[in-house]
Amino acid sequence: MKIIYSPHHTQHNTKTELSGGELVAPYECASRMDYVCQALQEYGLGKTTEPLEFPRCHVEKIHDKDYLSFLDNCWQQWQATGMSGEAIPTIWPSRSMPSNHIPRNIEGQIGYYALAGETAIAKNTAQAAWLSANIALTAAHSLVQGEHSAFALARPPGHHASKNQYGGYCFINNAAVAAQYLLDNGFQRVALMDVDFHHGNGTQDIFYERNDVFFSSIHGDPLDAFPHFLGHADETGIGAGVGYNLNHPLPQGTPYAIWSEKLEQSLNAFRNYGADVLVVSLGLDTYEHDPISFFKVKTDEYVNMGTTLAGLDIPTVFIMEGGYAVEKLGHNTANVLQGFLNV
Ligand code: 5XA
Ligand code: ZN
Repeated sequence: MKIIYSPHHTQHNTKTELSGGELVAPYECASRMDYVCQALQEYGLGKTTEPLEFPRCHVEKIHDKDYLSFLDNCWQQWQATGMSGEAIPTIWPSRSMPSNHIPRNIEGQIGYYALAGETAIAKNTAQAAWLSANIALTAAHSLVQGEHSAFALARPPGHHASKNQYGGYCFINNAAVAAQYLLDNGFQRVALMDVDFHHGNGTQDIFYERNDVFFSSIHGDPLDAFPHFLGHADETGIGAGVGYNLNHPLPQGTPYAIWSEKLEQSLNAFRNYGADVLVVSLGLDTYEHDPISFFKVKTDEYVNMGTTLAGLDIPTVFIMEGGYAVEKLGHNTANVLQGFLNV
């Protein structure tokens, strides 16, 4: 399996996350990648390859230009106004202020483009987000070149980033960018399986009206879990996209035995759809001891997850998303890949 990685993800090195009413050290931290790299080596899963640099047009097919320009310039503008901390939102265009005017002021712009308040932007956050997208594109490109599987060990993650909003630690939707690249390069029907604990609201938003990407997600019920405002079972797509969005919200304490039934349902839907390529948003925060989630998947069970995904038997690209029990993150990730490869 091709594994694409760059040590330069450390450019995104924010110091603060708004969590539990405090500014804490971010759960989505650079050391996560060290644990994954170490486990990949221990498991003999292969050397990592540096990403290629792709033109920006691949990302511009997924995200609005004004949003990307905001992302590129946010930190500079924030600093120019004399702010001393990291850039975090403090006000939103809420239900009672539904204006479409984009503020000139950077605090207003941050509120306009942020969908959640925990995620800070600092120096080089944008550069790291673009690098992360290039990692996903390089992994997708290897499938176009004939590889059966690839792993984009990308950070920051992407699945909460919508066409024009960031949050939940995500800025550019790497899985969506990869899916679009696959469609632009010979594949016809993408199955996009999001196994992260959190609903992939951004990915759903991006493909909700389309029938060339079938999005499915298994996640904590949004009534109880982030992102709270999307991810219900009755969201099934609109227009041409009707029938190509399949959500499985699950309750607190869900064990792998129940979780995996939903995975089988999604894979069967992908089979009926005639998917010719699979993109997996690979979050490992379904783990029983993850600090911000509430499923009960055990380390050994991730092998089975990989084996089940391999059962679809189509070219597959894994894109790294969440997972915050950092010391176990490497083994949990490697177990999925090992299970996938050993079929
Ligand atoms: O998959 N998404 C995450 O792990 C981020 C959750 C952010 C919660 N504030
Ligand atoms: Zn997550």
